[in-house]
Amino acid sequence: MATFSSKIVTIERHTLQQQQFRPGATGALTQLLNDIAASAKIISREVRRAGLGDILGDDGSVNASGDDVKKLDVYADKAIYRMNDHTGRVCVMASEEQEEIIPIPDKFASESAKYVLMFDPLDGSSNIDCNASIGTIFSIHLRQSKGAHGTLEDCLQPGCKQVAAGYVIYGSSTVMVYTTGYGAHGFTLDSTLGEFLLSHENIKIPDAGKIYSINERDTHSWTPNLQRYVAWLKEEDAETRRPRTSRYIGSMISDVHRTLIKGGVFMYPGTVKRPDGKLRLQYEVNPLAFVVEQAGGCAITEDGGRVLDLQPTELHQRTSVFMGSKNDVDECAAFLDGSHPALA
Ligand code: P6P
Repeated sequence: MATFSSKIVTIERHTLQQQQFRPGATGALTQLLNDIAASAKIISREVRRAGLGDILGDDGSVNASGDDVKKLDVYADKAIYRMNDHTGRVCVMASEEQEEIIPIPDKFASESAKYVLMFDPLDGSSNIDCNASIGTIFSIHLRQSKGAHGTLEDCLQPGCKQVAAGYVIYGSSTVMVYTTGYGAHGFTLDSTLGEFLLSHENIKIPDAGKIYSINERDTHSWTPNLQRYVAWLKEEDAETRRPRTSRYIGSMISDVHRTLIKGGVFMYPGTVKRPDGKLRLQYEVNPLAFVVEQAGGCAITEDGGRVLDLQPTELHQRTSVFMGSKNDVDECAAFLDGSHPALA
């Protein structure tokens, strides 16, 4: 007789269990992750009723990235700030929506606050009004500074120093994926309970996929090797899994989540207009690269370097990125550096 073995694990219990892998842990990171999960529930509720609450559309302002700010962007940004500004766990925050680092109010600031929280409160917000999936991305570092307030330098650490990272995708269901360096784990929100329940334990990205994801609008401004790679993907050759399928939602969170689950490669290269690409290193690419690597995948920049090894110099700096299944990223890297046999 089949044994029914799907255990019910809440994200609160899971983060507590993961704490045992961190000797000397005080529980602050566990509580910070649960604070982020709580923020996600608040944001998810608003996203789910966006069409009804007259919350659609622009609020008329422009953010640090130069993007039109949607009302939901502002709502999500404030929800994460208000959840974390008073807990004594976070010494400084940074957000795509705010030009400068976000200090903790003096009355809550403390030198015992251990963590730095950076986030894109609502990635893909240009898709809000057409009901495409959007998401929240977060990155957590240990502070390096002393004193009550965290500093800009605390927010300019390389991705390999992240102690935790993850994202929440507000799609057909709300799913939160996080890692603390011990695998990548996904939780689906049961909104009737208000609980994130374990649904994707220890995610492993397929070693090779059939999907490539890139905005082909920019084909003319890619490097010749990248143009050749994408053209090669479209050729017929069963032995090398070609032609591959093209999928591009235009919401990084959705394109990367699909890549994580189904395999393949997500690419946002440099272009003539933006030589470093469009995506932000500190609170978009680094956290997703951490998750993808923890799931057994890879994340590189156009020069072939590991994303997580980049040393940031500016808070909102951009980077090119090629991330996904190891075989696909290795294949892409061979085209980018000109060594692939198909270029001979
Ligand atoms: P493009 C959404 O605006 C976003 O920041 C990412 O979520 C997404 O991957 C990218 O921009 C899409 O950019 O140039 O293809 O429209």
